Amino acid sequence: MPINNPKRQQATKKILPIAPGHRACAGCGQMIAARTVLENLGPDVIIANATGCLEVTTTPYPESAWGIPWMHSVFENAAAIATGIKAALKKQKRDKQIKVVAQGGDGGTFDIGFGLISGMWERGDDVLYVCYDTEAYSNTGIQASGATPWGADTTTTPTGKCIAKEQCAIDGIGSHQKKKDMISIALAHGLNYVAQTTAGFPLDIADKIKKALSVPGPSYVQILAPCVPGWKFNPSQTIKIGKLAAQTGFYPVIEYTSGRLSKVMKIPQPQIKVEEYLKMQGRFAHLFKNEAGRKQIEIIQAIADENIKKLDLV
Ligand SMILES: Cc1ncc(C[n+]2csc(CCOP(=O)(O)OP(=O)(O)O)c2C)c(N)n1
Ligand code: SF4
Ligand SMILES: [Mg+2]
Repeated sequence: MPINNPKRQQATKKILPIAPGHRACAGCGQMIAARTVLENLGPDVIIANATGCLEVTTTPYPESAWGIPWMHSVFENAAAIATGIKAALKKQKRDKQIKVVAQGGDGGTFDIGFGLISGMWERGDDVLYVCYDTEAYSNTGIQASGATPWGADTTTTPTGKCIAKEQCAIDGIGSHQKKKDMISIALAHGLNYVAQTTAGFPLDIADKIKKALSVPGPSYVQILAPCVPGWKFNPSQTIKIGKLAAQTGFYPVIEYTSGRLSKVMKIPQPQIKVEEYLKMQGRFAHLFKNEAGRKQIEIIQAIADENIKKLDLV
């Protein structure tokens, strides 16, 4: 029986934009973020959704958790579909009333869908793009993406085994790549509104979605979405981890309006070290085991410190 079935809607007297009963993991940060986004998009919206956990867990055929016009796309082309929807609405002279949103995971955004997102931004299409950043390809078993941070253990950046001593320093650290800076890439496209936040701050997500919708042309909102099996944490800790990501300066909550840094969420003082964030997650557990790992924590702290300085977070 469809989750958003008419009988249920009649009973609740309310069509939810995204209904409960989907198959996402308990404590999924992406679901917390998506629900907040949906609640703040308001009526008259059409969504194009790249495949990934958000799509797969909400649409097990023949069911759907979506109570609004929502379109499946393949992994890479949510942005192109959104452009098409907008063009069709324009032809019907309904593009001013109906908002178009494209959304996808970090894999669909930072990597495989990036070319089509870049094209949409280049054309200046009036579409809000929302990226739910789980820092990995969660739906297919936690492979590393361009959004995976330094030192994280994923199935394609495994911590490895220390076979020879000289290898331990490198094989034992997880990802050897720094996270791709999608915020700067979006800004380089001249977007009017670009923002980053985390699932730890639903009210901030609400604020950013409303602002993104209020500016003309394309806008981009990226939301860190803690993933329970991918990051290996207790499902009760999603919000705390989402908050710590920002409060340590590692994943700052920021927004840019017309290319300028217009708002930052200041971090608490005394400064919370990244260790507090890392130690809650099994994907970083290997960094606490030996000296080589400790050195990686210093590298991660340096990334946070650089953010704090550059973005004036204190
Ligand atoms: C062209 C293509 N390659 C691979 C896949 C398989 N696939 C489906 S979802 C997914 C991972 C999605 O990762 P992300 O975009 O980060 O979303 P998440 O699941 O983490 O929310 C992959 C690799 C696909 N559907 N299409
Ligand atoms: S694997 Fe991660 S992103 Fe996917 S539903 Fe579970 S918690 Fe959410
Ligand atoms: Mg992901």
